[in-house]
Amino acid sequence: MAQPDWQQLSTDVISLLKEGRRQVLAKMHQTLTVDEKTSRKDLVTNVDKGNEQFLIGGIRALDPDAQVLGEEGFGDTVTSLTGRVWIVDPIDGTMNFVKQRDHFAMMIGIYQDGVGQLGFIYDVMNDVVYAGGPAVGGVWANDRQLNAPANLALADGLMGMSAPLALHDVAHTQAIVEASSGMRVYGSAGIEIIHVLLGKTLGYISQLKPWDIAAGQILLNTLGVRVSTIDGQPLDMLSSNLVLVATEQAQRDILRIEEDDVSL
Ligand code: 2AM
Ligand code: CA
Ligand code: CA
Ligand code: CA
Repeated sequence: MAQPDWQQLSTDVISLLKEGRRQVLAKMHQTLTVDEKTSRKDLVTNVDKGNEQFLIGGIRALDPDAQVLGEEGFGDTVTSLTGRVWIVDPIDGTMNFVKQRDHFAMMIGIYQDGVGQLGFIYDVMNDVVYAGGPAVGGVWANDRQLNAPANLALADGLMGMSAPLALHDVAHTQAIVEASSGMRVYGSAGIEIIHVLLGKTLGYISQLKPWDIAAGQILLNTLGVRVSTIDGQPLDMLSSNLVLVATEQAQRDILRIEEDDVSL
């Protein structure tokens, strides 16, 4: 597939995600197999693994020559962003999935030669797919096209945050929270990004792997929200980044807080 029919591809990916959701819901109330990855706070379940295998199988059928990067390792070993690269997070917010059976997402981002083209974040329990990107010229929440969120200053809105960063005051997160209207912690990068897309929070800061931010970066940029490292640089989509998501104004306010500290 040299140049895909992006609109058709988007429709096909949404169908794939909906079938993935049916399987996840069917398995969700059976006994989960839960394993620790790097620590007791970093979990993976049989549902994460099964859904990644299912989604990657569907992606292979849709786009046989593409590379696929999956969090749980069922894709390819991706070392370059040349060509088309699909980045998959089968369950984002595994801790929420295990403890709450709620507030988790499935995410897929499609990059072409390093440029984000289509992103998908599926809020599974609310059954809302956030889909879009440059390839289709907008972002939709199911059938409703989203407007760009208001370009709020940091002082005028809520800031999403990963708990460990704020608890340990990494990269001045406590000063950033103090300067905002308040902090919110949802425990899933995908759910955090949905709040930013809807203008319910004005940003989000977290240490993230490519699959945590691949889809979100595409959707956010399409609505004019900035995605960078905490010091304002572009993300490296092949490694972990300390990610700053923010409205244009809030990004400027946050970068000023970072720069004002000479100890950085
Ligand atoms: P995951 O559930 O797909 O692993 C939790 O704060 C958010 O950060 C989730 O989106 C989670 O994605 C992500 N995350 C990234 N690295 C993590 C880690 N080492 N442990 C727990 N969550 C992590
Ligand atoms: Ca994980
Ligand atoms: Ca994730
Ligand atoms: Ca995951």
